[in-house]
Amino acid sequence: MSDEPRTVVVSYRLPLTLRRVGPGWRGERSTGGLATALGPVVRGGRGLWVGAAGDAAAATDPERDALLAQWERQGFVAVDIPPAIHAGFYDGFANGALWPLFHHFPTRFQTRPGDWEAYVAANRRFCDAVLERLQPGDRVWVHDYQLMLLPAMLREARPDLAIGFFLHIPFPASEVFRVLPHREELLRGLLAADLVGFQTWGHAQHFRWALLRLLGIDSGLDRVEREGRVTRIEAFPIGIAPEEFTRTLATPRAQARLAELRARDGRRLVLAVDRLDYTKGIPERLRAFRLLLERHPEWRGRVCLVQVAVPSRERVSRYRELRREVSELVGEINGELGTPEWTPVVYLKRAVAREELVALYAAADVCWVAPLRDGMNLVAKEYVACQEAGAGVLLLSELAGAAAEMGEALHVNPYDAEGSAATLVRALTLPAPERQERLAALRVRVHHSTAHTWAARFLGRLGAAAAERVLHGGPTVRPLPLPDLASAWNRAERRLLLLDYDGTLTPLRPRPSEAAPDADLVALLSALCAEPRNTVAVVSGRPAAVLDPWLGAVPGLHLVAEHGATRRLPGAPWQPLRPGANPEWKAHVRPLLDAFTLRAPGSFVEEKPHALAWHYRLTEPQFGEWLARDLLATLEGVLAATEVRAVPGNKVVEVRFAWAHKGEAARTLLAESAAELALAVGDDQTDEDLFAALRAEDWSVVVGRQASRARFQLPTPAAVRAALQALVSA
Ligand code: ADQ
Repeated sequence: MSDEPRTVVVSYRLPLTLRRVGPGWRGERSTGGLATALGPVVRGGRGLWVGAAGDAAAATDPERDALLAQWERQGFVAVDIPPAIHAGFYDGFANGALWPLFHHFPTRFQTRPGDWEAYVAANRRFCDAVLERLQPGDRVWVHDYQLMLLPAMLREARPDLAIGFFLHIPFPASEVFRVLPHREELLRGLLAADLVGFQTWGHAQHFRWALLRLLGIDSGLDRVEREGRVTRIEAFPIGIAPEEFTRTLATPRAQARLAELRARDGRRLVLAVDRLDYTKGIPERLRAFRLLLERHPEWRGRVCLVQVAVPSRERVSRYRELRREVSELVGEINGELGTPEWTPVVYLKRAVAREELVALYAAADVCWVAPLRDGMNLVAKEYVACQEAGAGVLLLSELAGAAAEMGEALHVNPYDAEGSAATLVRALTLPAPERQERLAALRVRVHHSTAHTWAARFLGRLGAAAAERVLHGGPTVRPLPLPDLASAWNRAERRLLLLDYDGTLTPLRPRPSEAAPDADLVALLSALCAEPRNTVAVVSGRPAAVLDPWLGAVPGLHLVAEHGATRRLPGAPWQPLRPGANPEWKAHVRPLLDAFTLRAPGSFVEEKPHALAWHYRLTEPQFGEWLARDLLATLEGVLAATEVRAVPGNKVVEVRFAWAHKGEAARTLLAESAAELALAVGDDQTDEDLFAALRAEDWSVVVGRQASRARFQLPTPAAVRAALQALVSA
């Protein structure tokens, strides 16, 4: 038996559908990649699958209840969403707002009053259904755009639960995403997961960009760290179960159909298979096909487009309009260009049986996958799997997630009718060796990255992400073991406290002037200083003119300003660390910083006696980072021959004397205080100098989760204050 934890899969639909048949009920099993990939994950008591089941009952119905109870024993838990909520949730917010926006159709986006509330209520129903059945050690895997609030709801109820989320559709560019009402709640909903997966790296980057622009949250390439928690961000391109297709293709029924299709009229067969959805680019493809026949009359009568389209979401009006548009277009093309012997477009407006589908895939000379935007697109992969013996050509929209993986397909821009028509001609005339070569490479990938490997990889990464959270509290640094510190603290006769100010004792504020200490902080520092065994120093990048009025009145407190350029012993005047240092360089650097300020609205220059600082916390984040890098590179050249350096900080570039750093100040204080125990706390790059100056047995604490040379970590300034308070009481 495996010791894998139980997995609770949550998706909008179960892989079983409940149908009302006459007076009774019947369950139908769905096939398809997701059901195949996740079936083994939940079967045999290894997990549960929670989702909506299909037709609702008008009133309590014992027969339906009995069937659902039987399903539950097999691991399938049906969530009933009352029709009043379902309309606003599914047809409304999920498919009327999220679906079009996430596929970059802001003009098709609509929300009605009440839709959002229904979305929240439906997510709550799923949450309750999961919580009711959760066992210790379970992990939860939430699927897709219908359930974006669920990770946060689950996290609130179960802070330690391992939660993964996978988005099957694309994540949009942040400019499009920001159109959405409640966008911040949706982002926070996802961030509560330990792992958020996307189909492509590009979608993951869009998500990171949205976090930055809408929540101001910076993220690393594969992780977000926030309030002491980590969310990993990764791409997991979904695959199919190719053996399902090849097995079906080998059945006598499919082979017979294939033989019939091949025995047709010698015309080339171009195949398109889609759900009838405006994201799939069906009208655009039909127009491109018409253009080809108009421009290249030599192909008339020699090629036939078979469009299979299964109607979906017919309760949403846009979908009914699309259905009409496609029918009209097919009628026009066939009416204008067809002949008694030849129908240019064969339109099958229905779901076709699996045997029919695989036979079509195997018989098609070209499969034309043309979505205007798509998370992945499984049709492209299914076609490749079924071209076992053939040498067909895949024509693939560059706007499908699949394009990122399937580089050997012929890529097309589905909005470009002329380009698409020309590429189709190329596909129809491609020499056999090239076709075989391209297809072989595609086949290797489709067989290598399957639905099974996808699920296994996701769950593996989820396990790792959750274990990291539980065991280490973070990727790099251990949480501060406060009881150990308190007992060491009590044992020591002389103790030195080195405290950074901004981001350590107070949260970072948009404007530096807003970070004045509150009465609690002054009281805390006073209490620490009142203990004769303590030497307490605030070691800050701030100038003396700011620290003095804020903290100068705390009896016994040492102040170090401008990262150590000047300092003040309790009750004494300020003293420069190196008397006589000449700050004339500021006259050359200031105009450069002013020029950068003009380029970045919201940024500003802070002038201190021994330093200059360019702050960009209020600028558009990505732009600010980009300018800061540019500024650092420029200053490196300008300052090369001087004793002045430009140093990156937290949303600030500091220009100061190379020797004026916190490490120098820390060493001086360590020597003077003769402390047996030193504790240093800080949050940004300049505090690393502070940590570096300590002895091996001293206590260094970084605030936040960033990589640091500190030995320990605390999540927030509030946690720092609580820890210091505990030392006062100890
Ligand atoms: P979908 O938007 O449904 O999925 P897609 O990936 O193309 O899109 O899957 C469609 C499935 O339906 C395929 O398995 C196909 O064989 C089947 N199908 C379509 N038309 C059919 C017909 N007429 N008869 C029978 N079968 C038909 C969402 C995202 C995708 C993502 C998947 C999986 O929108 O981008 O690839 O989830 O993550």
